[in-house]
Amino acid sequence: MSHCLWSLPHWLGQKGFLWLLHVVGSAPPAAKRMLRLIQSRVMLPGWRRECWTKSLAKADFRLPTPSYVPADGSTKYSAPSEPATPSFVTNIFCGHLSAENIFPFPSALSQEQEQSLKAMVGPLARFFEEVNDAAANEELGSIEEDTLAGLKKMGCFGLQVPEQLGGLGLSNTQYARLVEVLGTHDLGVGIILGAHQSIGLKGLLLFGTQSQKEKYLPRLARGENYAAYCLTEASSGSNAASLQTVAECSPCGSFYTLSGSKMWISNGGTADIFTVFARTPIKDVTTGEVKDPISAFVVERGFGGVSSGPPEKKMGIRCSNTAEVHFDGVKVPAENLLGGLGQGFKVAMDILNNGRFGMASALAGTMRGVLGKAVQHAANRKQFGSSLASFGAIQEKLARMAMLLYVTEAMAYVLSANLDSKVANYKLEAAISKIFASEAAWSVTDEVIQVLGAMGYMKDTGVERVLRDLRVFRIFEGTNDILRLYVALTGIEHAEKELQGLQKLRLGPEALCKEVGRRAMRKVGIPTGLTLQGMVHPELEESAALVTKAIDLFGEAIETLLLTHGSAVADKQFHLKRVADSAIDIYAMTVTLSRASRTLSLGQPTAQHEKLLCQTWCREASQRVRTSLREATSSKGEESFASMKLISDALVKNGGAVAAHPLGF
Ligand code: MYA
Repeated sequence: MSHCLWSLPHWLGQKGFLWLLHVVGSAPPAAKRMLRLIQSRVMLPGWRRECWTKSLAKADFRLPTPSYVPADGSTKYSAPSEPATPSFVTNIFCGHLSAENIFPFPSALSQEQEQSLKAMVGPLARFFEEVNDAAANEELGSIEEDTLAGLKKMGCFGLQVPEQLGGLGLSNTQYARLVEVLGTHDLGVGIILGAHQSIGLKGLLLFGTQSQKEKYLPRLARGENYAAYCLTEASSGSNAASLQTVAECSPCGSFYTLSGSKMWISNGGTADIFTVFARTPIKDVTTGEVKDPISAFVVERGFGGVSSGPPEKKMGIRCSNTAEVHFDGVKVPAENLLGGLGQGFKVAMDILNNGRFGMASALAGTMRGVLGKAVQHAANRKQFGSSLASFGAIQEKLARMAMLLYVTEAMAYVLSANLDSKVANYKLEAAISKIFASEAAWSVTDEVIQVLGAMGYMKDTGVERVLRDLRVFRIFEGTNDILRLYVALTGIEHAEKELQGLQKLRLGPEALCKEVGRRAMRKVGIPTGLTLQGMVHPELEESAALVTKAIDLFGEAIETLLLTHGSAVADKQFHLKRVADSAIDIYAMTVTLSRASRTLSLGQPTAQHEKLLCQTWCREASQRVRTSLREATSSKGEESFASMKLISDALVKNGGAVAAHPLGF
């Protein structure tokens, strides 16, 4: 029997065998149980079981399991092998585990950088406590003069601009820690500085030529000029590649004529330097065919033909300026092309990818700030003879807030350290951090208001402003819905390529057999041997097992979706949302395990508390993964999705709610 099983791939061809696994996986539980028996005593003799296990242990999809050395702060973990892509999130779509950028909890700060950062954090926090007035800024619709002067003096407009160009030359981790302070005190000011640096001048930092940098960065770093990032247009929001602004090259090739309008541009009314994305028609001299790829340009307001609309009236971040920007026949010198002709979409996406880490740390700062208010209130306010903090309903809220903060901080600093150590592929991790942080901060702040009760609803408490400020973070820099699709589709595309490689027999016979064996085990729910042992602290091994199990389930679900829907899966947004939710939860569990492992290994005073945060988070998150994946791959899920589609179609057809009013009129 066991011999027959090993020969199956050769009889059926690999594609057929994968299909067989898929069919078995979708079979009733009784059939699955029978397959599980293959590895059990009844059908698989002991020696064969041993062979199977040994062969799995040798297979290259397993991480080596370096022995865990409790910490003296030096070598706690050893480095695992090199995966095809370094991205943890991308790899889980194939059911692979590559956690070397997450374990041990990365820090890319040199001692010197740590010292200078410590010297900056305290004064910046004090400045925001003593000088800046967030409520006054909101009322004013801009930053108060003394705050602005102070920010410029501290170098806050050029945090990452190289020192030789007048900036502070900070690393991503240092930047993240400082914007955390902004996030704690004033998100509106954070947006002005963030739109200026995280995206406005980021194109110059990432893609600028030396002369572009020398021309623009010093004045931007001094805060003499604000920068803005101009991508969005009236008919081009989430679908960024559909933009219509045009930049036509002059016959002499020395300048481009830029025309078009951009919408909802942060700093749009106050900036003097713009990173603008526009179509650049190019005629192929041999075929005569005209193409219009997107290119990026650095545009000065002073070029003429640049105008801005009035400041938008917004729900939150009111001290920041948001406005339309119009370009009317602006003559842009050819040397202001940024990143090469036709490279604009890549430039736009890379800027966004690279800026997202700041959002996670800023919002962690916001959460830390408001959480303190809820805790103090819960501890001091008495009702029914006891403090609020003694009631389970409040305890659950506080615990959830603490977990969300803990995970967000872990994500933010894993990501910034990964950027600093030049990890090649971090875009899915960056998108997840943005999604997670913006939703966590919203949920925490909303619950803080709930704990504070009526007091939380009052303006003077200062939390309602934070909630209003936060709302846009789930919308801008890529809506969370679009980013979820982006995460799911990019990951699935990666898995599809691997599956195609398998089907085209790109693997050698031995590797193929192992791969098929792994899939067979995964299909019937036998752990495939993924392990975080040796990387997580021993006290967290149970939680780590939940992560590896979740990765097995996830890899299996992705393959099922691919085999069931083929390339049509790209249009299955009900499914893709659940795939993205699972990826987010798995990444969140993993960074949390890393953070808590480090604290435990260092024996820090908060270690047992962090262990609790981590274990509780992993328990709940792993359950959510199971639920999401079940919905994405089961017929019950399909029924729900079909019903939701019908409900939505009816609403759209009716132009609003369809159900009759309960009173009948
Ligand atoms: S700025 C405006 C934000 N707008 C958006 O984010 C637009 C969202 N849309 C998109 O991102 C794209 O259109 C999507 C792709 C993702 C939907 N990284 O065929 P495709 C490659 C690298 O999938 P589409 C704002 O709000 C892809 O691999 N590459 O494209 C400011 C492919 O390459 P290839 C990527 O279906 C607010 C090619 O592109 C990425 O058209 C102010 C085409 O791909 C990517 N991400 O759409 C905020 N995506 O051809 C202030 C795609 O080689 C900041 N590709 O296979 C504040 C900061 C906070 C700090 C402080 C606060 C206190």
